[in-house]
Amino acid sequence: MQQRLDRWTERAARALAQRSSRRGFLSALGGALTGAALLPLLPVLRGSQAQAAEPGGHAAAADPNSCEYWKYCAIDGFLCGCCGGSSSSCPPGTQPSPITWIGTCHNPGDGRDYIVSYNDCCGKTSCGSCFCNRNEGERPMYRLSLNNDVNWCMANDNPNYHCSVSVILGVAGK
Ligand code: ABN
Repeated sequence: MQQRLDRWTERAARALAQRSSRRGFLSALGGALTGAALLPLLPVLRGSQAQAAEPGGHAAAADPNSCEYWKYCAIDGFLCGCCGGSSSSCPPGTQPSPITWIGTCHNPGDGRDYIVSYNDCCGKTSCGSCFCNRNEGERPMYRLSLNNDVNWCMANDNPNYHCSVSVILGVAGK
């Protein structure tokens, strides 16, 4: 039995050796090693990035004190939530500007687009916290109504700019 097994193994090894060369083996090994080394360079979305790109999967897009918050897509100013107010209400002692810059932002939470009014809160000097400058849809300064880099407190009794809020006016396209 032992001898038969030896003969069978020897024959199989010889047959394999006849069919393959050392050069072929080395080239296959080289190919496999090169492929393994290049694998990380393939354009694969990494786990953490995949989460960031996923609608609603990015925590900052749901945090009203983060500049990434979805409602701030066209804001330019200090976030009132960091200044004693909230994302949509002015801090005590300030008044909302009656004239505003309007933007349209996509809410990844429900997949809808919303019309958002960016009111400045006026009557106190600059808050200085959580500056956020996102300019989706902004146009050059020569069209004032299409540019968000404007102190909308200009028509208030006290034109000092303090911070900006974002107020949802409605669903876009309805
Ligand atoms: N709309 C915010 C703002 C205020 C003052 C100056 C520039 C921008």
